Amino acid sequence: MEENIKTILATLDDIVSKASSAFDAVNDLSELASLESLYLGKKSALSEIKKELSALEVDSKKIVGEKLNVVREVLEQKAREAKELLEAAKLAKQIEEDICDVTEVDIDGVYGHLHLVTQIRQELEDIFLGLGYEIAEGNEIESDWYNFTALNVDFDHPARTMQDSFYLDTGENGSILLRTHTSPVQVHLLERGQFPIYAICPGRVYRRDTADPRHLPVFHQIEGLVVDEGIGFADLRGTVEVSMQAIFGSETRTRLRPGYFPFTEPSAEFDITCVICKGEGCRTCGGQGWIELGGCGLVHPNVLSASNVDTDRYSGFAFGFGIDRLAIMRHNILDIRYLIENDIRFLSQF
Ligand code: FA5
Repeated sequence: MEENIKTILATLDDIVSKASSAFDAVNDLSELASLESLYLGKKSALSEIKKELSALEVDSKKIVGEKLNVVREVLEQKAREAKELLEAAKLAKQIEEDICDVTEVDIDGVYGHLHLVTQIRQELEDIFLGLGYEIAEGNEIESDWYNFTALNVDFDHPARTMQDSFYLDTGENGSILLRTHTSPVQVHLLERGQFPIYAICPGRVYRRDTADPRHLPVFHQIEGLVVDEGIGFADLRGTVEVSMQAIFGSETRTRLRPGYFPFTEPSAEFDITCVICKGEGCRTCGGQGWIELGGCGLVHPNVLSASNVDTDRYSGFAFGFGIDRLAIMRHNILDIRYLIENDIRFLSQF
């Protein structure tokens, strides 16, 4: 072998050894970039040797060319490994730095607390648990069947239109939506086929309502459903009275007015005496002495039949009202939107 070929091969071995140690010892990504340029870049010793290939004999060219390729592959592999290690170390450091100890006590002694709507939801749950009810879980995403059809809501009912409900783009046009009320849970409970049913379901609901002092597009309702033998309107009347007195105070009176809901028959709106004037008449209640809270009625036989309930044996009542509305009434809050603005000056009052 020519002497100068031996020298070139020795130089290449030397490059591998020096570069390997350098890649093994590299400390950060910018240093790695410099090393890549030094050992693999256009002005590197490897590139210089490649340029000299053309001046060599054919046999020598083959020997040096093959060696050059092997050296380049080894160095590129070294660079890749170094990069993976450095990136993993960088990520681990970042995770370490980002750790937030949520149990850390605020040094000023300022603690957060449950939102007013959550507090009232829990109060309601306690009241109904005390009356022997179970708390049912509902789904926020519902099918048209549970939200409307099984609840005896006609196909041309305005609530079914795109203007009133949020439909999901699932490919099945107009069949999957964000529930517009908590009443679909009635259907799930009936389908379960276990009687008697004494259940409430609190949860979020969605409507295409523009936010104003009394409306939110996302708000909370609580649904109540009782199905047992011999349930009548008097049971509904008593339950509304007892539960409203528990939440608003024993001096509170309730009244039912005729109303219409497709899923109850007869249906009623229920009012409580105004929390501000206690029934005397004031600005809050528009001089009426009463404020409207929700809807109720005896479960429509069509709703029971749609879930294969034996209507000769079982009857029931249902009610539903807005928790956010209840919150603003009980605390005389002028605008329901304060509940969602996250202003600590407002929230800390409750
Ligand atoms: C219903 O949603 C019926 N599902 C209630 C029901 C259940 C009736 C069981 C009979 C039997 P309605 O659309 O009226 O009914 O809403 C009930 C309550 O939700 C209202 O009285 C009000 O307190 C509250 N509510 C309605 N829309 C909004 C809104 N955009 N923002 C805040 N609260 C609202």
